[in-house]
Order: sequence, then structure tokens, then C-alpha cells
Amino acid sequence: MDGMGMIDLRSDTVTHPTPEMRRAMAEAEVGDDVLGEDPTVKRLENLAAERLGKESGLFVASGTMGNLVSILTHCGRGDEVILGDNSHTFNYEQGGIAALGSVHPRTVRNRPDGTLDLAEVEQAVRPDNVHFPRTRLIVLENTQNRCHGRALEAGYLRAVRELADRRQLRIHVDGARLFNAAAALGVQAGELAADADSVSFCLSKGLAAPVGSVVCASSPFIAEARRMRKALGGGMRQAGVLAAAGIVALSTMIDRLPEDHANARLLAEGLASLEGLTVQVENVQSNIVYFDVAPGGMTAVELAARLRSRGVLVLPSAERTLRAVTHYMVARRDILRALEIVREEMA
Ligand code: TLP
Repeated sequence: MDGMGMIDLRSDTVTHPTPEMRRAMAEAEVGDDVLGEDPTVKRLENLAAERLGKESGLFVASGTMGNLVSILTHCGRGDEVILGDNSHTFNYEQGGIAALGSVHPRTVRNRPDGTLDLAEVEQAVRPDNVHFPRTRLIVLENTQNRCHGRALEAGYLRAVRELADRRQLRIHVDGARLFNAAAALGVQAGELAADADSVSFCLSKGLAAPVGSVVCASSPFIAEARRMRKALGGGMRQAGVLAAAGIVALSTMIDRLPEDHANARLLAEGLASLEGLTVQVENVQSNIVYFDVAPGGMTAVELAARLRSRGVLVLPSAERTLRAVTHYMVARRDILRALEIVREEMA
């Protein structure tokens, strides 16, 4: 529950910084990071890169900026990127890769488990022909937000890597919730980053930092990405005050993610047992729960409004679909309370 007494399940982006983060922010050693002089930003970038087994890291303002900077570093004007039709980059980033980078998006269907079918990806790769754009990059999302927050396994990522190598393509992973994926699969995040050329992950979602994401990749790639970040207006000065919270996020918030996943399961099972709601409980692997209202009854917007009036916030994501996301500000008892309220409103 938050300070206003609301059970806010709209997203894990609503999380507030922890008291330890606020202390670290107040005490952070800072410098001008555009001049390469902020020791706290450097510490965060190194820590993140180390965690993911990459050479270097780059602190960026958001997940959107992490994807944009990465894709624009991989691709030039008119290059094509293959990405899922349910990916965040294709759906929720304003088409920034096209608008700002002249990068051409080519979608391949996301399967319900979040993966792209390898044969379909292979078919989407352009042959060398004067009529076609050049395919440069495959973008994967882990966890896959719109596919129930499903986690992509290391074996699948390896198979995409083989395809990419064979067709001379690069791979970017939008790992906004990469640590949730690792927790869901019981592996280290580095295993899920190993086959990617670049990975971005968010500090400001389940890890509860107030702001920021980190892109991790080889040092030459990060040097180019740093130039791109500056061009996009993302060069930040005494950003150590933000990075300090990110360091606390990495060191204190990862090990507790399984709690959020258990709460999401509890919520999914509870919702599934209610008349008029359907949930694909078997797909709930991480902290995201999608649930559908039956045709004929309330719409998603109507149910969300009713729940809001009772202190429970969820996100309508389609006509009859709602999303609930668990995080550290929602305890098990809040889930039980939310279920009770949904039950009453559905009755
Ligand atoms: N997702 C937000 C909304 O934009 C939908 C949310 O509440 O889930 N990649 C993925 C997979 C994401 O889910 C998000 C944010 C981003 C990138 C962008 O991160 P920000 O919001 O920091 O730009």
C-alpha cells in the first residue's frame, strides 16, 4: 500500500525510492558526467556491466531512451530492425526509432510465450537486393510485457544468436525487467545477457529507483552510444544523485523479486477463481498479470473505475483486458484485500 492508502497495481514504475536510496542520494558524491567526472555514475555503470557480464555500461534517463540509444547506435538511416508485434518498442515508444533515427521497423508476431518464431524471423531477414532495406538488428524483450511478462530462456536466446550470426545481424535485448526474467527462471541475469550485443534494463521499475536505466554492451559500442545519448539531449550533469539510488537498487532490490512473483501468482489464481474473469494463470511467471472481463459485462475501463473508487488501481489495456503489476509496495495482505474488493465489485 502507498502513502495514500491505495493499492497501486498499475505498474511497477509507480514504486517510490526506499529510505536507503534517499539517504544514498543525499550523500552521493557527484561531478559533471558529460565531462566524465561523476564518480557515482561511473560506479553504477561499472556495477551494471559487471552484473550482466558486459564490458561497459551507460546510464540513461529511461527504458525508452535505452532502447532508442541502442537501436540508433546499431542502425543507420533506412536500416531495418526485426521486432515483436507486441514489443514495447513497436507499440509504446512513439515510433521514435523511425521518427528520430529513420530506422524501419519490421514486425514478427510474438507467440503467447513472448518468443518470436525463428523460422518467421529468418523469413523476415532481407536478401541483398537494391529494392530492400538492409536488415541490421533483432530486438527481443525480456520479460515480454504484453505477453504476460513471460521470461525468454537462455536456450532460446542462444538459438536467436545462432540465427543472427548466420545472417550477420546484431541483437538488442529490451531487458526493462531483465532481473524479473532472471528471478522467474532461477538464473543469473548475466546468462540472459550473454547472447545479446546490447541489453538495456530499468532501475526504476521493480528495482524501485526513482529514475533511470542502464545500457550494457562492449566498450566500443558504449562509446558510440554515449555520443548518441548526448545528441538526443540525454547527457546529464550531476547525475550521481540518481545513480546513487540505482546502486542501492542493484544491491538491495534484486533478491526480493521472487516475493513480487509469488504475489502475482496469488493474484492470478484468486482472479481466475472469480466468475466473469479469465486469467491465463500458467503464463504468470513474473510480476505481471493480465486478466479479461467476460463479454456482456463491464468493460475494462468500467471495472478499473469501480476498483479505483475502492482504492485499488489497475490498468485497462484493451476493451476487455486489464493489467495488474506487483512490486515491493504491494504486500501479500494487499493482494488478499484487492482480491476481496474485486470479488465484491464483480458480484
Ligand atoms: N513500460 C511501462 C509502460 O510504458 C507500458 C509499463 O508500465 O509497463 N520496455 C518495456 C518492456 C517496458 O515495459 C517499458 C515501460 C519500457 C521499455 C520503457 O521504459 P520507460 O517508461 O522508463 O521509458
